[in-house]
Amino acid sequence: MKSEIHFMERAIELAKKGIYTTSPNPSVGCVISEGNKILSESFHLRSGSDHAEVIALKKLNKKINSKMNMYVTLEPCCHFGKTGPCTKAIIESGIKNIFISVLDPNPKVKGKGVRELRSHGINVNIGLCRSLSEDINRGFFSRIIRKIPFVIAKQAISMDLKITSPKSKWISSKDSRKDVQYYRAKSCAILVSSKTIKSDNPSLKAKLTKKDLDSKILINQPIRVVLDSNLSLRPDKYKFFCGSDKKIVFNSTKNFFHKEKNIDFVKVKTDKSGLNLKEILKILASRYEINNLFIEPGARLLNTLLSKNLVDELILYKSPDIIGKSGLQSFGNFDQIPKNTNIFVQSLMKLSNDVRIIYKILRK
Ligand code: AOF
Ligand code: ZN
Repeated sequence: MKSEIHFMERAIELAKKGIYTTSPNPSVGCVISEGNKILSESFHLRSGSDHAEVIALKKLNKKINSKMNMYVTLEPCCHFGKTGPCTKAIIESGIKNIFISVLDPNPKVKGKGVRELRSHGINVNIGLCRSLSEDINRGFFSRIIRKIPFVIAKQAISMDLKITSPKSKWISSKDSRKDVQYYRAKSCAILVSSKTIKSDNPSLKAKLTKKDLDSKILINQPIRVVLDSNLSLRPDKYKFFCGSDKKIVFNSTKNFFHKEKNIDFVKVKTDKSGLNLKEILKILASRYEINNLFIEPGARLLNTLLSKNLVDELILYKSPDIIGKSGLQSFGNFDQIPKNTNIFVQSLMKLSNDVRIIYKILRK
């Protein structure tokens, strides 16, 4: 007999299929089983479209009986948002047993979904594979609970800790650069400093094809964000400002909406190290519903972020090259990093001749 964990793990696999498209909504998977068999399965694809549970019920082509179980990775919603409440659909379907991996922190749901199901005589089990389900939606949880996005910072760095080279535009290998595209695609926004825009003129798009994603689904392009304190960037000059996607320019001077280019200029306070980064994170979460923020910082911005303890994960792509004096140095000022910052190595991976190191940084 297949265990309950088996079905929840399948629901988690399904939820993962939504990670490039569901934001600002969480990614949710659902399975309906009877005995050893999966009768229906689904995942949430996009904000505004049916939730996972509703799709699984619509796809089920057998009459519901008391031996059937529903497995869902997030507590079913019980409110009217862009779609109707899943609890209503579940109750009306007649399903009697439901396994929920983790409660929805959304204040409109937050345990109310479970109470409603139980008040209609449904057996509810909570907590199966909880940490896996939390992990898929760590950005959504961060935005709702901490009111700031989950922050990943990445840097490509040489053996001698240089982030630029006089010989090449790139520090890291082609495979490492491809890997970065998946992080970009999973993020709701990508943030850089104006210095990066001036020196590299990046497009900051997620360059992935349908083949790369093994899917026909069009991914969401992340919002592009730049820190440009004194409004030094001319919008007609850089790729960053091209196209109709939303762009945000945080600055210390003005609030303004540039309609033709879809650019929000947002004024924030400054502190000793420049624009107030904590305030920027709060605005990105509250006004723009950014769950996952990907930062591609230079040396200075990374130092500031680390010294203010604003990074959840640091990803370094380390090449074995020795660049020497002419390259720009990263990690200039380690003594600014708070002494009680806890850093763990989460994973190591070889990509061509580079090593990708993911550090988990625990905030105080
Ligand atoms: C579920 N199943 O598959 C998802 C849920 O605007 P709406 O109607 O799409 O509602 C969005 C909220 O619903 C979202 O903030 C989160 O609390 C919950 N997401 N719930 O039962 C799902 N994606
Ligand atoms: Zn729902």
